[in-house]
Amino acid sequence: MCQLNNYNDFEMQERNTTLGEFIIENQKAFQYSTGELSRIINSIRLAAKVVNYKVNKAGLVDIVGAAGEQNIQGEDQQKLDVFANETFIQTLINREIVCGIASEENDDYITVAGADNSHNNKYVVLMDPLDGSSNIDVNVSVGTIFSVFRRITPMGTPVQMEDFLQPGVNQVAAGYVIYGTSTMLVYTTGHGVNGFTLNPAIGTFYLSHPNMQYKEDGTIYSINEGNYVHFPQGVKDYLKYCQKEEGDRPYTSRYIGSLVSDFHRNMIKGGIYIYPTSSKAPKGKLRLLYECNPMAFLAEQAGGKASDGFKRIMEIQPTELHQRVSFFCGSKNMVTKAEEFMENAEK
Ligand code: P6P
Repeated sequence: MCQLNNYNDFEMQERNTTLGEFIIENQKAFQYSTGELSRIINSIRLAAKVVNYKVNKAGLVDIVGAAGEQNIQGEDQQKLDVFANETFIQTLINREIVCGIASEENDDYITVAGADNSHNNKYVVLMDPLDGSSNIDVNVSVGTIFSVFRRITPMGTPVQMEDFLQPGVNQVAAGYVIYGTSTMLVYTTGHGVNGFTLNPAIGTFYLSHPNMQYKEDGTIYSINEGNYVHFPQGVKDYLKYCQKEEGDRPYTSRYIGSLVSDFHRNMIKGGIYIYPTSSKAPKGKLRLLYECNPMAFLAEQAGGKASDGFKRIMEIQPTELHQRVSFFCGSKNMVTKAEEFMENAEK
């Protein structure tokens, strides 16, 4: 007879590892395990809970809608964008763990001297504090994306632009928070990808998705087909391949318009997300440093793949803080197939 474990949800969660326990248990596996990297993750955990509270109240209090200003991208700043940006920045500064912060919402990076003005903290954090924020007032999931590097300029000196302009292969941690039907923190420190779900009743993240892995193949493609006429020929050819009646095709098109949500679903179900260059966006739309690099790190750690259609995202040498790049990311075989179409169209 099967043993019926009639635990309730809370009791079940009690048996799952909390994020705090996971960090302590894996401390030794963190690169340069001095505990500072753990403190960055803990800082993001706190800020995520604060932003989650506001995001989930957005419909009830006057925090939905544009803040009346524009960010460097020329996008209307939503009030929640501003709140999320300030929350993550302040939490990181208060924890005395970073020497610099770059954000989609800030034109330039922020130098963090530390309480003793020593510039002795060794990490920089780059982030998109609330990606997909145009979805906020229509109640669609949004997310925070973050990327962590060890500084490369001398300790004890103010952080420099080259500390931020590092190729993605140098990341020591990356992840996202998805504020959806449930709020999750998903991150990697280079030892696989793990997902933690927030129990809002007690404000604790529990390990709900250990060792997340992309399927090598999938049947979902995520792209804004409204831009079809502007796409490169290789993308058009790949889309026609996806839509052809053959084998496991036609695939299913699923596009939320929120990178974190589309990425999260594709990592669980198998799929590919594409935001290519186009005649409307000659360099692409997504930003290399705080959207594509962290998602590429996660994808590769989960057995997936991320490129600009031709070369590995994480090997691109950045030249500007807010530079844009074409982005193909997801199940390894799907990204490889899309790259074949891109390559053939170039011949
Ligand atoms: P479009 C949100 O602004 C974002 O950066 C991603 O989260 C999302 O996938 C994409 O842009 C949506 O862009 O042009 O399809 O509306």
